[in-house]
Amino acid sequence: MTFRSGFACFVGRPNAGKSTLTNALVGQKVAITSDRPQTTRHTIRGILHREDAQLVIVDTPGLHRPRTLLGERLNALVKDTLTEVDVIGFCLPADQKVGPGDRFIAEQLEQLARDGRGTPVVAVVTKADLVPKGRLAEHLLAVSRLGEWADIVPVSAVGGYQVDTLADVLVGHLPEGPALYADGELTDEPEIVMVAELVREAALEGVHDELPHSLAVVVDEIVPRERTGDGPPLLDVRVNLFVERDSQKAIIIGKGGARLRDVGSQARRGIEALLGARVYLDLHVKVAKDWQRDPKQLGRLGF
Ligand SMILES: Nc1nc2c(ncn2[C@@H]2O[C@H](COP(=O)(O)OP(=O)(O)OP(=O)(O)O)[C@@H](O)[C@H]2O)c(=O)[nH]1
Ligand SMILES: [Mg+2]
Repeated sequence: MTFRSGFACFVGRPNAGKSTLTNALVGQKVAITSDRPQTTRHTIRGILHREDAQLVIVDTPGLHRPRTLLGERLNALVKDTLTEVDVIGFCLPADQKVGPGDRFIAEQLEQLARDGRGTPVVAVVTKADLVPKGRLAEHLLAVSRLGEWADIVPVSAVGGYQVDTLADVLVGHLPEGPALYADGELTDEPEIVMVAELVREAALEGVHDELPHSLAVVVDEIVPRERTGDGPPLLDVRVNLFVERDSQKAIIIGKGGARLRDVGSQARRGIEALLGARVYLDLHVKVAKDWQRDPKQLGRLGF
């Protein structure tokens, strides 16, 4: 049996379902997801282990016309990733017409092809569960007219529809080669980053307008508490949430701190599952004025 291994990356406009699909392929949550745009802010590798192949899926931030320095940096990151993979999965949500955002990405992919990289692009029509069959068919037709695709695959990450088929198609574009990651390794995401991401995911729920973009989360420290008795270990996890304005700080904290407490208890559940320990989660909200446009602050926040 030939064994294949290599890299696929998902690109697509914000909210196209890239991270949800990455998680579905890996079979475990490695990337946070939300219905707010620009949820993903760095590349995340998820690893799919099969008998015949190892597929490393690189989930990327949504590609869009940048409006801030952060946006520019995220786009640059995506473009670098595109040149480093064996196959590209261009995600287009079925419940939205092919629009300028998709054409912008199609142009970037064409540019890449013109630059002489023969990287195959698979058009992945995501969220197929959200539309009736007839509309899905129309959408597939519109997608086929948008560019030159090696394949077009409709999927639903939520319904599990065709996720295996997509894996087969992506694996088909990988070169022969040995496994790149150890058995059972599902992501290269450091735990400390996952912790920050779980807090950001919880904090994104229910916030609107500019706030999702203005929110950055950094873990300050994770300290084990002195153990007394046989109970599971207890960790003190201190996390800073940065927003850009005082008004946003008030929203995140909520009346009498109620919102922040909800965010904390939701995030804590995920963090405890991740770390396999009881967690005392300490959240602090701080203002880092206009950090999205400030090179120095962007650096400090890890961009
Ligand atoms: N019904 C349905 N919803 C989906 C599916 N895939 C993703 N979603 C939803 O679409 C929203 C966006 O999903 P994400 O996976 O975060 O999208 P993304 O492309 O990673 O977004 P960015 O990281 O912001 O670029 C979330 O609310 C998901 O629950 C799907 O197959 N079916
Ligand atoms: Mg994402």
